Amino acid sequence: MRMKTFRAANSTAAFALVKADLGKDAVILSNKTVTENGSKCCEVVAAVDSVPAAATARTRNDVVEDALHGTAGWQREWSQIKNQIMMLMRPQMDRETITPKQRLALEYLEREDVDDRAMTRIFCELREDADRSIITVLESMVEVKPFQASRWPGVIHAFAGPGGAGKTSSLIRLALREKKSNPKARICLATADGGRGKGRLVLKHYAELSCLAFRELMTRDDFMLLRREADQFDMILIDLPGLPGNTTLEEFTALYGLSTCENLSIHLVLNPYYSQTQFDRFMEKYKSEQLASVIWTKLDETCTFGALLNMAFASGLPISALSYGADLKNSIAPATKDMIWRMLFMRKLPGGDIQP
Ligand SMILES: Nc1nc2c(ncn2[C@@H]2O[C@H](COP(=O)(O)OP(=O)(O)OP(=O)(O)O)[C@@H](O)[C@H]2O)c(=O)[nH]1
Ligand SMILES: [Mg+2]
Repeated sequence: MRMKTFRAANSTAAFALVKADLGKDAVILSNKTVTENGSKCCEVVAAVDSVPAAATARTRNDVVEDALHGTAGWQREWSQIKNQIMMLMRPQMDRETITPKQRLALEYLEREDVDDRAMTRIFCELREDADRSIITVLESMVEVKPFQASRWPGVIHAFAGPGGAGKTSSLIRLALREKKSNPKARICLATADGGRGKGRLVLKHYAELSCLAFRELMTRDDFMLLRREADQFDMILIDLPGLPGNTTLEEFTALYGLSTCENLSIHLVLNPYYSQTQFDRFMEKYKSEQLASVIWTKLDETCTFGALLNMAFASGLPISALSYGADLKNSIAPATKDMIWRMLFMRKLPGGDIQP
């Protein structure tokens, strides 16, 4: 076994060094905060088996594991198979077998970029019952769980998602909203985005302005400390960084010790205008038992809203909040189904504006 120590500004940066030097099979043995030249940094000790993997005896399970885990080729192939199935299904989806009203609704959803997978399910349900309205079908496909402290029993919430998706701003706006509706709420803002400077400073600024607690999480130690003081807060909101390269959310949460935290919900922040291929990648990158909802942002910059439906159907995750403007005031709302239907069928944003 080869063991090595790495130091960097935070755990994410240290983990990137581990991966670059020891490869993806490296195991993290420890991850702690140390002081170097008077300032705090992260020290990770990692190890890797010194015998090359190919030289060790491989069982059938190893081979299957390899095939199932993270091989881009396998995912691409599966995606192609799904598309082929959809193409085979298309001729079966004879629109003459549903009522004109149902057909109109389907055509509308198609224009909103609802994908073939979701369309097939909707079509099959409508064909079963000529009296079935489109809304009752969608009701069964889309869950909402509004982002309000009272609706989420767990105290700790982390915001994950691609770079620039709106994680930091959604977190701040939801914290301010919560504080406004319940001025006595004890709210803590925490950042694990230390390496990126700007988000961290913005968060600190709003925490100070609004008299909210603020914590920085550079390593697993910092998160353990925060967990120990969790009962002092009604809500702890953690800003996670956009994950670099092929680092997955599960790797990240394991690194920071978040994966063992039972009262943690992770919210995936997304914009509806990513491509289908990107959504498929995000589903892989951010899959986690702790993933609890999707927050949709930049709805005011969006032309079609089908992605909300596609993602709800593909992931089964509820939608918790809808963000529809860059301003801090009146630009985010805890999600309701009514808001989603209005966006889908009337292009009406939660704030009331109509999208062209
Ligand atoms: N128009 C519009 N802009 C938004 C919305 N939400 C966030 N933004 C803007 O998007 C930009 C990026 O937002 P951030 O909150 O910094 O995004 P982030 O995901 O934290 O970004 P990183 O930390 O760099 O990964 C900022 O300029 C925000 O003002 C929204 O709903 N509508
Ligand atoms: Mg940020």
